[in-house]
Amino acid sequence: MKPSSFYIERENCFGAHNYHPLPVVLCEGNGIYLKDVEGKKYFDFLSAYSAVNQGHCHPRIIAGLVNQAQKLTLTSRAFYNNVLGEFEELVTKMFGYDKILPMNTGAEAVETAIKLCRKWAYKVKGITENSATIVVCNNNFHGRTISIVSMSSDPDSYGGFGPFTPGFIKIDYNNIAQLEELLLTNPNIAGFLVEPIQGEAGVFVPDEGYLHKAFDLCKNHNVLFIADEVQTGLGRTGKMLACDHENVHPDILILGKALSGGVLPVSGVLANNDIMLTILPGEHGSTFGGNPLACKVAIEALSVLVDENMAENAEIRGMQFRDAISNIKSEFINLVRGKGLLNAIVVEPQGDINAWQICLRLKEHGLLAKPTHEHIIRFAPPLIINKDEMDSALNIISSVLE
Ligand code: IF1
Repeated sequence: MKPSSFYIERENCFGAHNYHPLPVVLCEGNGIYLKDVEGKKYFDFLSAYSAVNQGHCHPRIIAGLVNQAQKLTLTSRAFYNNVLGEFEELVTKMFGYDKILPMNTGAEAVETAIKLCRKWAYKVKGITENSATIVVCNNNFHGRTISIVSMSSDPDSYGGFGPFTPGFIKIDYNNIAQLEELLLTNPNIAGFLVEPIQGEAGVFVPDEGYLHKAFDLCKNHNVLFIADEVQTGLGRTGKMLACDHENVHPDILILGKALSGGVLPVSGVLANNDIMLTILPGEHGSTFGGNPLACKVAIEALSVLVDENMAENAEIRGMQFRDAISNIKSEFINLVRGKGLLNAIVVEPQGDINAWQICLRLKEHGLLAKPTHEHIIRFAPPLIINKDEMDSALNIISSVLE
């Protein structure tokens, strides 16, 4: 192994500069741990933004990957394959929908949900062609494609990428009155796309009941409730879906990230037939969407989530985390918030010590986390972390913050 600097300089030389990574070069992952090229071991408290809920290189998921990789990896959807249907049946029954449209990245699944919503608006709701409008929330994050950044309120996401896709209206997150006002006055609203907890915005947990009230409003106005659970789903918030905390069953459910346990890109959109069948053969697709390798990995990733009770563990470990953090005496901590193992600390910068500086110190002490903004640090370990491991990680966090 060469020193970290070698790998960092090589990436800077040959790779686009579209990220500003923490200066650590990882080469091994196992469960909740990562190892860098100097052999140093870290707690992973980002989980690749909640794609590695099951822990790094989960043996069952890797076994599924390796086994399938030696048989058949890709056919395209021009033909059937023997694994796609098994995945489709497992995931639709697990979440209670008629069908799934399989894609690869979260953004592709969000784009697919937008297309489904518009098709449904024209073919079922009867909105005038090319007039369908989808309501989104300020400070949303749904991905990086042109249509998705067209919905964004963050100049870092949309700046310099115009012209933008029309057909989106932004309202404040966690604001029922604004949603109701819009649904009462605008006949072209086709859907409401919302993150049950806003991750990138800094782990904003809406008021208790917000999701249910929004869902009821959508129902009353024949508008589709579309939940982006790419980051909050699959056990992360202490339930299988963040919507489960309020018994909300979205009309369209978007999954990604941990759907593959962080092994390869797998995403999907779930809906019932009245919505899903508005897209006819040849009207949407993807070369890799639903490939047998991805499906085998996703079958194992979903199975271990359930078999190892990871959502339940996230609930308990999340309470342990927030209790411990709220008892740390530190002028850096403004507040801690989150649900399950999706948490964030709002940092009170002291002098030139901000969230980034704190993450650098956490790294030196063996824990990897990343700021989502100048003053917010997200903490999201894999959902398999046990009590003692959480205690050890909390000792690092408290010693750095104190
Ligand atoms: C980056 C953020 C998190 C997502 C939700 C869809 C997607 C994401 C709720 C798109 C992706 C990733 C993207 C990645 C970093 C990370 C991220 F900081 F960008 F915003 F998690 F908060 N819906 N989020 O969180 O899924 O196409 O990436 O598979 O772009 O830097 P994707």
